[in-house]
Order: sequence, then C-alpha cells, then structure tokens
Amino acid sequence: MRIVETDVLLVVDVQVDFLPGGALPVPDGDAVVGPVNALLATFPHAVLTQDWHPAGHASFHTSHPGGEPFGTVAMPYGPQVLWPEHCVQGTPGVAFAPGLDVARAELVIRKGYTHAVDSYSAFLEADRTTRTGLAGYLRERGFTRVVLCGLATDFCVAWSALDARAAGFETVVVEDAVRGIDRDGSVAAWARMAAAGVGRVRLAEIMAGRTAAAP
Ligand code: VGL
Ligand code: ZN
Repeated sequence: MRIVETDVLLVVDVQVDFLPGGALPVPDGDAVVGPVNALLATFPHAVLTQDWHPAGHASFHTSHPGGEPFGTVAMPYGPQVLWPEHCVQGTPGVAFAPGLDVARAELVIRKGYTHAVDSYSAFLEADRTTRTGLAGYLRERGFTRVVLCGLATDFCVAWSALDARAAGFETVVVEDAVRGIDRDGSVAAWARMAAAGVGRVRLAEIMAGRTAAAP
C-alpha cells in the first residue's frame, strides 16, 4: 500500500487501561505498541484518540445498581455494555501506553466525556447524533484516506472505521496492529467492516509499499 500525503493514521485508544494489567485489559493489547510505533514513524500525518470518561460515567457497571461488568443495560440510545471503570480523567490508566511514540501526532481527539452517553467511535457518540468534530477536522485538512490501528478491534476500532467510511473517507484497518476484546465479537466486527467497504491491510504491506489485497 503506497502511502500518500492525503493519508492519515488514526491510532485508537492505545492507553494503559486497555493493556494487560489495566482496568479493562484487551488480551495481548500491548502487542500493538510496536506495530503502531512503526506506523507512526511511516505516515505523514497521525491523529490519536483517547477514551476519556468522567468518574461515574454511564458506561461503568458501578453506575447502575446491580450492574455486572460486561452485562448490558438499556440506555435511551440503545443497549449499552457495562464496563469496569476505565480511562477515567485524571487517573494513571487514561494515559497513553508507555513507549507509544506520540510525538509526531498532530491531534489528540478525546471521546466518552459526555456523562450519560458512551462513545466507542472517534466520530460519533453512541446516541449517533453528537459529533466529536473529527470528520470536519480531517476534511478541513484535506485527508481522503483514514488508516486505523489500536484497541479494541470489536469496539472502538470497528465503530471508528465504520463511521470514517460513512463520513466518506476511504478507510483501511491494519489487521496486525489491532487487538480485540472478544474473539467472536472481533470476527463479527471484521465482517461488518468488510460489508461496509472498510479495507484490511497488513503492516508488512504498508512497510513494503505494496498494494493490499482487495477486502
Ligand atoms: C473501548 C470499551 C469501552 C475501546 C472503550 O477502546 O474499544 N471499549 N471503552
Ligand atoms: Zn470506554
């Protein structure tokens, strides 16, 4: 895959709480740091996202009487998975992964800060109407292709990729620079992304400058 000036790398939620030992660990999540750093060193432009919840956020099981971690609750905007408390503003777990080369990133977009609404997507909150401003930013910068990596495949990466595509960007996910929370959920997420026209590429194909196989 040949990288051009209108490509932007979107690094999703590579944060301490999503790594092994964190509050909501993604299995093997720390394995993305090396590949993501290689991508950060290669792309002309990069944007990072940061899950950024206030204490007592509505997505936390502790905010719902009797709520179990990984259970589901009905919210006004639809079903919401209940998570362990994670990525709380002002806590160590909200920080980027140690060793992540953030220096070249041109923007950090935070999400999930609305108390009553979650936001897996870097573009649209879970109410599917409140925008983060990212699509406008990317358009204004003249970017036409969004290349995603990070955590987690089945939640924030997939939702961000689907919304990038829906916003009109060519969209590609680097399959060996992401990890998922749930195996079956990740398989389903890849199917949804493929059906929506989201491409899939391997890190080596980017590094070699070769064209990716069609999704
Ligand atoms: C995420 C669950 C809750 C993610 C964020 O980054 O995929 N998943 N908050
Ligand atoms: Zn979250």
